Amino acid sequence: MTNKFPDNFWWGAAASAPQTEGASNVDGKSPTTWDVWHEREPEAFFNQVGPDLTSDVYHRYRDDIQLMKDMNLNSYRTSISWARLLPDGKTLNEKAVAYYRDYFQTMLDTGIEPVINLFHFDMPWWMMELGGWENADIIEHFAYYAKVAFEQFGDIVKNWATFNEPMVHIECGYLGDAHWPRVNDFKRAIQVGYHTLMAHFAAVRSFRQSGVEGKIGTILNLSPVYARSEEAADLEAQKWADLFHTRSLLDPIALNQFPQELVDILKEHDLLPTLYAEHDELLTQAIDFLGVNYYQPLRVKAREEIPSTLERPSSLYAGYDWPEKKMNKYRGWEIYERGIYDIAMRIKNDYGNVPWFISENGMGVADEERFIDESGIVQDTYRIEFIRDHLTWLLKSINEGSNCFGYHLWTFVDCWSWLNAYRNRYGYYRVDLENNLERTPKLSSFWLREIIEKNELDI
Ligand code: BGP
Repeated sequence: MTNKFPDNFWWGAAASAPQTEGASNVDGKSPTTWDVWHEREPEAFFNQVGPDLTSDVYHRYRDDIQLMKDMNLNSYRTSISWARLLPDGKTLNEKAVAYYRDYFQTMLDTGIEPVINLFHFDMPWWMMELGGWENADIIEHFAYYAKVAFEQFGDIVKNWATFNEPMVHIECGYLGDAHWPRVNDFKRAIQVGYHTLMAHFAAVRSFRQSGVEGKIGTILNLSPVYARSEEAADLEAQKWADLFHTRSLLDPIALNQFPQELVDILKEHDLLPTLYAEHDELLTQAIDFLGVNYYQPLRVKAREEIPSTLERPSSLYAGYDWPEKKMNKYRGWEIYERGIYDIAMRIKNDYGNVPWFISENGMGVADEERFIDESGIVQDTYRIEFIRDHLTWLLKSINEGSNCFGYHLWTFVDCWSWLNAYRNRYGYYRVDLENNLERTPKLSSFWLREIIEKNELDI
């Protein structure tokens, strides 16, 4: 067992355009669903803070990149805003091109590899008005947007992702109410998931056709599923939870096939989506790498009774409250460090050991000003412990042959977080909302700087 990470390991952080840029109504950008939702229902957002008040990266990226350098980061993931680049879906916004080119080039000039994602929950409002992910036309619109991005930035960006956590806009928007359009309908959610997958494949095809050199993948939130016991009914519950939450997207994306058992059960309940004309051809498009966002496991047990209609994945399993769980009480998420190892082994054993990296992992904590010391530094020892414990398991998996090539924390500078706005802070740097959005390093940033310098964990 070595404590060293592989050579050229990506040390970095992750963010997204809608959560960091601000400038939501500046230089020709058109509104996203988040902008419109916030305008209509500000009370739905913590402290009524919407996506117009973020860490203002649109104007401060140069300074932030210098802070990344100070921390020894060698890579950084963020996204392009579709609504900024193509405000009406067709017309190129030259100001957006100039901004993103300078942003990405500055990273490169500073020794930081830009990893650029195309969609991070931020549906342009014009597309939402056309039905959003429910309208099959989005596949073509998205592929066009991807093509334009590759043409405009493909000479400087060498690592691309199509989506961040596609399961989240599907589940939160169509089986829940944390994302617009807050629909609760399993059949519609499945159609949305299917269109999202096809849009991913169409973007990958567009990348291959563009002739741009580089790699393309996607970023999934993966929660290893653990059963309450080894009893058959609990294991059955685990199987279904895993099929719906993990394999439904991971199998087509990483293996180019849909799990047969999932297809069968959807057919049995008349829930199969309407297939896109180019289904067969698109399904052959392969990724170069996978990004994995890991925050928490999913624990399940058998339901007392299985309902006759399948209304949502959890019709086939029940959540299990593991008495020994350790919680991040601010976010309400279980902390289970070993999960990162179990994911790594699964990718190794079931998904051809495809190259992958941790594209998000992190700990959101409320009221972090409590931990500011006399020198003005947040003493986030809990975050250091969190990262160290996850890295320890990640290292073990690498020692056992996992093809993991990086670790990105969510996030770099505290950022705006959807309905939670600025309640929980995740960054290596604090942003002071009361003082001109000033950035201050937290203790964890100094700690990680040393780890990166040695490329080694001192355990
Ligand atoms: C991930 C998202 C991020 C980020 C993070 C933290 O699911 O990709 O956008 O927000 O979670 O979660 P939250 O902001 O909900 O606390």
